[in-house]
Amino acid sequence: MLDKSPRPSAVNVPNDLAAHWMPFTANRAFKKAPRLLAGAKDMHYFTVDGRKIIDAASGMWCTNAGHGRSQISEAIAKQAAALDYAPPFQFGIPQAFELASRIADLAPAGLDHVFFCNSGSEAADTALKIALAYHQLAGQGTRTRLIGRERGYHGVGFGGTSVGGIVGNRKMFGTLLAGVDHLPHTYDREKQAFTKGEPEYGAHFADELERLVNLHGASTIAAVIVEPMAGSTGVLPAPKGYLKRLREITQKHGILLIFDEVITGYGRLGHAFAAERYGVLPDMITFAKGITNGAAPMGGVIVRDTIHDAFMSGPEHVVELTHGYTYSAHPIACAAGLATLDIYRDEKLFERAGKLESKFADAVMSLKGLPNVVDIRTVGLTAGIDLAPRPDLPGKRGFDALNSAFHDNDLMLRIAGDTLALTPPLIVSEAEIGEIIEKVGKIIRAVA
Ligand code: PXG
Repeated sequence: MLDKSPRPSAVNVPNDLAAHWMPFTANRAFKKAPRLLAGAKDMHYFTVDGRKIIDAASGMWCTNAGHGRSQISEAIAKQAAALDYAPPFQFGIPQAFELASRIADLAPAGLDHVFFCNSGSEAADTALKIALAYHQLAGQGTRTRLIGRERGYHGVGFGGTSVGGIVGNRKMFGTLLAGVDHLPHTYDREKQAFTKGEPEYGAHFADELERLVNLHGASTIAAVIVEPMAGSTGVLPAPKGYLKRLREITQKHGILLIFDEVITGYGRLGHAFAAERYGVLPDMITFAKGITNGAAPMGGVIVRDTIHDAFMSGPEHVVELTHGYTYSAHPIACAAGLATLDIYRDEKLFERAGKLESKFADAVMSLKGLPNVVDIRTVGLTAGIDLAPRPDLPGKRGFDALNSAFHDNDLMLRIAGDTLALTPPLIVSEAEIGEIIEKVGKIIRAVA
């Protein structure tokens, strides 16, 4: 049923919210006090009641170029009119090849091939499957174990859930994949609190991989998957030297290393990919979100030439990798991706994020000392602010902050339990950073 009130409304506001079972949402609380969005432009969302809300979350780590970019929406419209859908198995569209080449150009040398899917979850599962298949082709079919990390997030497929390390995302879903193990997470508040950028302490957490190798045997381990910066769990930047050490150990034991760059890809840490920031060459990089600026669903895996080439043998009429999605390299997503990469290039947004990093970090750190702030972490244009939980109600202070932000302070932020995550579009101005931090300060006081 739609609102039939005589007052003209900018958009149709539903008055029955029951049918839509919302993802990763406290449905009952939402439906009592909905946070409904109707539009967006540049740094702002517009609510259905016409309020302008500053976006400190890039939607959900997606809109690195800001909202409502006409270059992207026009490319989408043009593509939809010219070719709405094309089968991606056994047929192709020029835009998919062009986009793959441009992504490979942005990636570190050696990561030369791109497999498209539609989300970060599919990208993680795709990368894990490629790792397993690669070892089989290489005559090392005993390598079936997958290693993730505590507090890691790799989406919600069974593969990604299995290697993921956020207990709330795992515990409802049974035994998950067999033969999975986890590295420890890299966070130690006592040693790392209030660090700007990569903490000095913690490279040794990578050595735990040696322990897992000793436990299981290198010949049983296919791949390690980690986020260069653990985002969903509440922004945990990699300790200095950690990723390099992980690369050394994986290489030594013939284990593939996958960087999940769904969040860190496309400029978030001041580079096209975090692999570049850390000078580490993984075997695969997964991406999603920022590739289309959020304007169309797309994800993918960038694969080392050696891995890709291992598949290119056998009779030429035979499918080399029995994997893919109906909407892999969808024309609309490809068009959105190409237009998005043009904007990133023309506006030098990755460099912009790098240049703003220290000002952003200083601004967020100014919140130290406010009530309940027990840690602040920053890296690139991202920050996590840990608030002490309310006694006996973990997550409630964070949830109150989300509501205070949206309803009372015209701000959108992300929460992970009692951690507030700030990750604004890379077009954010210094004045807007100031505005965001002022609002976050008010919110922290409001939920004290
Ligand atoms: N890998 C990583 C590192 C992610 O951050 C995914 C995979 C899954 O992507 P899809 O497209 O399947 O959702 C993600 C998603 C948050 C938040 O609030 C983060 C994500 C999703 C939802 C919320 O931090 N990241």
